Amino acid sequence: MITLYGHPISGNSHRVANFLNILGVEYSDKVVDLSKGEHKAPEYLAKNPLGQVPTFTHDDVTLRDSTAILIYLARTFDTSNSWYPQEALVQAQIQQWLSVAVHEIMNGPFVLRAIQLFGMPADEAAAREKTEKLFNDLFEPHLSSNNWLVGEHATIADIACYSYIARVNEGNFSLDAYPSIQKWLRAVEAIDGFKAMMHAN
Ligand SMILES: N[C@@H](CCC(=O)N[C@@H](CS)C(=O)NCC(=O)O)C(=O)O
Repeated sequence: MITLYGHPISGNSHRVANFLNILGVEYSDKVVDLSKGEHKAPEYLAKNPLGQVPTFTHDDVTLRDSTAILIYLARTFDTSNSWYPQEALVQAQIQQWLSVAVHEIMNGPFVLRAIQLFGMPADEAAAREKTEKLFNDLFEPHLSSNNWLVGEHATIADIACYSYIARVNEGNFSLDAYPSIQKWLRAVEAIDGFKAMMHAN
């Protein structure tokens, strides 16, 4: 039995929900109400001492961290072996993007959105600059000559990076200047089983 403890407007939770849907894996969805502090309650902290969403359980396995969960799901349920292929170089290339998902995307697009949605106390100009640098230096050039982040088909790198970039408009950041990023977002949305992330507004 699989349970995803998450929140509908959390991009970290969305990555996992989206991939579960794409893989066609049945799971039960438990909303952790962040506004009520449910993620800091002792029973939740027993599952995830960091007090964050998502947390994932599969029988007696408990995992935190969205990108770690994507690896587990790919290894456990992807019979095509295409979402996280076994070759060392491909795994390293995927890891480069998983790191971007939890660092640069969090420091840029995530922060811009959190400032607008939750009044997160952060430097908006700095987050905007980081987002522009990330898109100008990495995503747009890469995606102008590649359809996917790694190789010739979708991998967990695309799933990990998608959610916060797709909702960067909620951080008052326009993707108009980034046609290749937009084309890639549409390609991810066309994957069989794709689950959209709830709009915050
Ligand atoms: N590295 C973690 C980050 C998870 C994370 O930051 N989750 C946010 C919601 S999107 C959260 O739970 N924030 C509440 C808190 O940190 O107190 C992952 O990828 O799952």
